[in-house]
Amino acid sequence: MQITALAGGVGGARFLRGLLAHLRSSGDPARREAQVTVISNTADDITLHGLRISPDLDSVMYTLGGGIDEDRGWGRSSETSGVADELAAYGAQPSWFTLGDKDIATHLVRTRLLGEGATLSEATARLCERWRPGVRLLPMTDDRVETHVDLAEADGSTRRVHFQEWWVRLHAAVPALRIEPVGAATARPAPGVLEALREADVVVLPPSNPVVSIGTILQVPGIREALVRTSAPVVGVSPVIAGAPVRGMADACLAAIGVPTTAAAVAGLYDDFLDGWLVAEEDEPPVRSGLEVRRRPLLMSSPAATADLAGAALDLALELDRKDPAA
Ligand code: FO1
Repeated sequence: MQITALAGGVGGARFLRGLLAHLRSSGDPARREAQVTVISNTADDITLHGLRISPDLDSVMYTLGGGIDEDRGWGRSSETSGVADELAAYGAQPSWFTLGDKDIATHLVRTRLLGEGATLSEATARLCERWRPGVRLLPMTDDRVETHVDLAEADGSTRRVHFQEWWVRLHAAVPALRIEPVGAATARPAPGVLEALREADVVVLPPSNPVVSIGTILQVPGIREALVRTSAPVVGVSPVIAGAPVRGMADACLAAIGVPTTAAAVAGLYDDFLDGWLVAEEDEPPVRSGLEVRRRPLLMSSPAATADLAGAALDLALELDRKDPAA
């Protein structure tokens, strides 16, 4: 069984860890031997202190590879900040994005490889040789795409900042007038991405940010079309529980595109390709013919709960597949 997932950072990585746990402990050999391909958002990427940083790729790689800082969901476990302290002593800017000593090694290896002409896919494959995440981890594109955000200034002008500045320094507390993945329109899907969507038996959308993570992946030309056309059932998990994002600030992102923070509204963003949607019991299910909705607890409160959630998403996908083999 070929499972393909579109994922952002923290929430997506946690869900994928649960999916792998569910698969590897399944009594069904088709699930136990399933191969998982992850298509990751890369528009959160940023160059700081001369290093190219890919937060969503790293969150998936570290989380599935056993090296993640469990509380933060990003960066390395048991981290130290010797280099960051030295950078601060030099007044090296920006200081609002914390780079841990171990994490810096990842950015050094990636930056060197890219500088030697490797693609982001090649650099990611090289880093995964160490972490062995148990999935094929693909960037959505090897081209440069960066999410930039337009902010309203007090004097009525607008200022454009990198997504990370809005997200980390401003905590998305300043309303975003516009969120734009710069470069997406001319980006090409990375090698293997379209095939992974076309040849999947199941496509899963973890509870990642629907605007700046999954929404951005969908803006790479060809990817949304591949999701519409794939014969695989596409099942997603609502990132909204009881009308609020579980982690992160998806509500600030949804507000920026004029979409309410509801499970139904998020499903609407995937309307042209979504076949199944898992919704929390506290939320109203979207009503759309052809969309199969299941209501269940969605909180990834423990590894077991996360594995059960991933199993429920897979169950729904396979149920849909059986119902409509022509799909
Ligand atoms: N998030 C923060 O809130 N503060 C940080 O200082 C920070 C540093 C950081 C370093 C490496 C990395 O891979 C991620 C980091 N993040 C930090 C998280 C990052 O902003 C998010 O993981 C994604 O970009 C949003 O999904």
